[in-house]
Amino acid sequence: MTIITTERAGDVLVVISNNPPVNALGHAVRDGLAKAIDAAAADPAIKAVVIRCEGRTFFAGADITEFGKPMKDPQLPELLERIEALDKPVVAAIHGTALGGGLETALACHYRVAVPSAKLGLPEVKLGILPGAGGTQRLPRVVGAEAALEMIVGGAPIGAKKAAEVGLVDRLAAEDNLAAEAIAFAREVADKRPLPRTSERKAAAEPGMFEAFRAKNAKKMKGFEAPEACIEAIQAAVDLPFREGLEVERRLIAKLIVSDQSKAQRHIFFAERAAAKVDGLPTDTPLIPVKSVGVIGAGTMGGGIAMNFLSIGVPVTILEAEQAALDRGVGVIAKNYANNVKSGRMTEAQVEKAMALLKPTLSYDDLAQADLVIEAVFENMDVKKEVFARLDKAAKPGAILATNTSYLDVDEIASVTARPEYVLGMHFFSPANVMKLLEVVRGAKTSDSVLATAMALAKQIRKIAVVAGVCHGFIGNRMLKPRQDQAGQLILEGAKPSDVDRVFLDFGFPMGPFQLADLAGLDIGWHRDPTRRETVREALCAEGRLGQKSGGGFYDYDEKRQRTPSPVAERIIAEFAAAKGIPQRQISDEEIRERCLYTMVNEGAKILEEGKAQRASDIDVVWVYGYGWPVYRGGPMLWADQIGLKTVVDGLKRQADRLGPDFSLSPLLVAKAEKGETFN
Ligand code: T1G
Repeated sequence: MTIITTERAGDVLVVISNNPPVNALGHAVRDGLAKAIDAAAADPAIKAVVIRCEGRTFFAGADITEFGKPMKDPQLPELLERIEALDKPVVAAIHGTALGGGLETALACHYRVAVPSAKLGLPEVKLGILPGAGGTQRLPRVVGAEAALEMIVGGAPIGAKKAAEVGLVDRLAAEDNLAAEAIAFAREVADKRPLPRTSERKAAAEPGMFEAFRAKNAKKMKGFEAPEACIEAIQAAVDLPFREGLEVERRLIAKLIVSDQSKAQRHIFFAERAAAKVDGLPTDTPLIPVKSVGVIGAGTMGGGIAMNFLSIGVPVTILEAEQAALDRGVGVIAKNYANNVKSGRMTEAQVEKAMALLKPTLSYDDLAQADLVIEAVFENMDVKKEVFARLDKAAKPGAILATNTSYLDVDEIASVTARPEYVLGMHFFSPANVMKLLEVVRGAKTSDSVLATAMALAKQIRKIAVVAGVCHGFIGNRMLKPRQDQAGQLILEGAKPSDVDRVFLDFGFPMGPFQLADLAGLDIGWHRDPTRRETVREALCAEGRLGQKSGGGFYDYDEKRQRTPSPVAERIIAEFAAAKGIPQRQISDEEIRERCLYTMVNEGAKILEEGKAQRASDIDVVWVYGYGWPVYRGGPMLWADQIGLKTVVDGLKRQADRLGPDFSLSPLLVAKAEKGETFN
């Protein structure tokens, strides 16, 4: 199939790219564009050029699959200079998402025409790089350095209407008439001179703007390499002539593109998409239509789960056992929606529409028409089995019955129903209306259609779904356990909670395990008997130290919930350790990292050995999107690949006598380490 074709529209040459799925600017596209531009230059009958794309979108960027391989000429920066240098107007006709190299191509054109639904952005920072085809130099010259900083360092696209307001788009075209209107526009400007070349403009900037931007975004940029490089490149666009600025850009991207961070972030980009694919599931597996959903349990999880469906226009019947709990749950949903309006994420009208689709009830009978019912009740097997036994009788034949359990055996839950093939796990992460990750737990008898339907639904509610097998804690929580066990053991041996948390914060996690425990509350699952002190948490709870909510837990908190290490908590922990006869010692950060993070990798290897995850990259997706693993370290399995599996095995062997009697090395991890292999 010819990827780049040309058509004549009178004295306008129309250059068309047809490179599904997203018209990525791979070599064939670049080569075809270069030939078309040369043809336009050589033909005196051509007065103007339009570049447009077939399919879902204008160029969505360089072809990321080419990264890491020798780039064939013409390379994008050179091609774009040839487009800009043409002595005839070149008009970019934009629809879909003009991203990365796509927007850079549009910026090298003399004019840009777009449909209102189009989006324009430079998201390279999300791949750990920066716009490397002149974007850091041209965009500031069009929209000013301040707007360019937001777009390039933030990486979020803007809509075509906003782009027209800031001068990035010259003309908005009708949604269904882009090609014709772009050609008409090209004719309008065919004889207009001088040609507007973005590289010849000046990038406007306010004094002190870069420092202010760094200060405002310090927290978000912490640990990442690419954002700072983006700022440096945009500063060059303000301070230097275009050509010198291009050199700065080239130097910066050359360094970033070979960095571990960029490899990690590109890994997650593809891993997220791979996770949506279920090995062995025929692509034509019939989906079960889901026109209405039931949710059992109107607590934090149930309410958040309901919001996901209400927000995409799917009616939800939410069931509770008592009116007070039901009213409270509906109130929390309304409050969360009100917050969305306050933050501008939703409009009043959207919220009204969503709430109108919510039907609170106390009766299972009202679930009889739901195509999918998701249970989100107390995390106890007996309670869940009772709910599923009732639900199986109340739900219509063919309805999917999903449990939101975080740990429990989905097959055991399915066993109390007459329809195990319609039962699976849909493990949402709190807050369920915000967190992107969804673990889809496939039961032994879950049918292909039910699994495929859950995966398709995940995409509709904008979740990143990962298929997990039935085991205690599935993928994420199963790996969380060794980490929490080691963290809990380390503070009994002499490490302070703040020492352990610091290692996690330095690694790039948003929080350490003890900060997290204080935030969630130490009294979750506490038996409330202060005389029973079998764990450190029980000892802290017994002294009224329930975490942030009580002003103290592992840390002390001021009225602004700012934490400080707590001598009281440290005394309670020391007394607890002394009572158990555990000797105290100095513990290094390296030991904390090895015991907490290497044991997670080891558990991930066991999950793969047992077939409870489809692929190592799925485990990485779970941890990046569900638990705050820093995306620039690519997830636990990629991180292990990058530091070397032998390093992980040697570290675990070094710590062996401290990892407890239940610890065992994963044979898969050991075998791969010995062969010098990687997980990804
Ligand atoms: N290169 C190669 N493949 C890509 C791709 C790209 N840029 N973008 C998407 N794909 C594949 C993707 O892997 C999937 O493949 C399919 O297309 C559909 O994607 C020089 C250096 C455009 C918003 O960062 O954000 O330009 O799984 O499932 O949800 O300065 O794809 O079907 O086999 O995501 O509708 C900058 C990345 C590159 C944009 C569409 N550009 N892409 O979302 O579909 S670096 C980006 C996206 C660059 C220059 C620099 C999204 C999308 P498969 P999808 P979608």
